[in-house]
Amino acid sequence: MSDPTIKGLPPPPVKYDGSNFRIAIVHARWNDAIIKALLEGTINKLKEQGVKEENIVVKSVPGSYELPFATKQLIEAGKVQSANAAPSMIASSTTNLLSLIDNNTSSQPSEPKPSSTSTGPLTTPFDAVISIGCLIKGSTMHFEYICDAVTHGLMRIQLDTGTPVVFGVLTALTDDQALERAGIGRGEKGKGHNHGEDWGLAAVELAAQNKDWT
Ligand code: DLZ
Repeated sequence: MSDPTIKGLPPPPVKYDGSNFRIAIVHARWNDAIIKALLEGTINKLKEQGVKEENIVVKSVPGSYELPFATKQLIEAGKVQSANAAPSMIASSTTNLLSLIDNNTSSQPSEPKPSSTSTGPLTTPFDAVISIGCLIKGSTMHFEYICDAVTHGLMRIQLDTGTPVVFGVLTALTDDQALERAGIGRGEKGKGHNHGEDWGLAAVELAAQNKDWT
């Protein structure tokens, strides 16, 4: 039986159409099996909402601590190009970072690569970014510091850039908590619920609302 304390996102009040949206996903690689399941759930839900494969760009970074920087660079890369601005400090540093991310994504043979989702151009604005990571508490204060830094970093980025950022970071006290929240639980509580699905839904809803509001 699934754990009743693991809650998912109820359906939105209206069905949003994601067919014109461009969504970036940037994910950490720490806790690989959990990340893969979350990524799969996220992509499946995006597609279910009509987002086209070629409009889903997937990038990876080593750990969750890197998520805010990569998220910001992805957002800025799209905006710089769309404004047709002269190359700036941001643009050049973005290019460097993103080519690194590209390389390390392609060196991950086991990473899920839903056909064209990992290779789209970075130089078109994203309607939303989903930042995915999995932090699991150890015996030191490391977990608390990274959770705090990443949470505040991602919030600041969406407020500063005006691009919605979906907080796709599990902050689990145990391996089992993380597995259950990725829908691959192994304990008596069953498989749990894949929160990646909620993040895919949230990204399309936020992208649609942001278009209405701006
Ligand atoms: C170092 C570290 C540790 C101990 N645990 C995790 C974790 O549970 N989840 C995660 O995403 N990343 C972890 N990291 C890596 C840091 O996020 C980061 O990549 C490194 O400190 C390098 O900046």
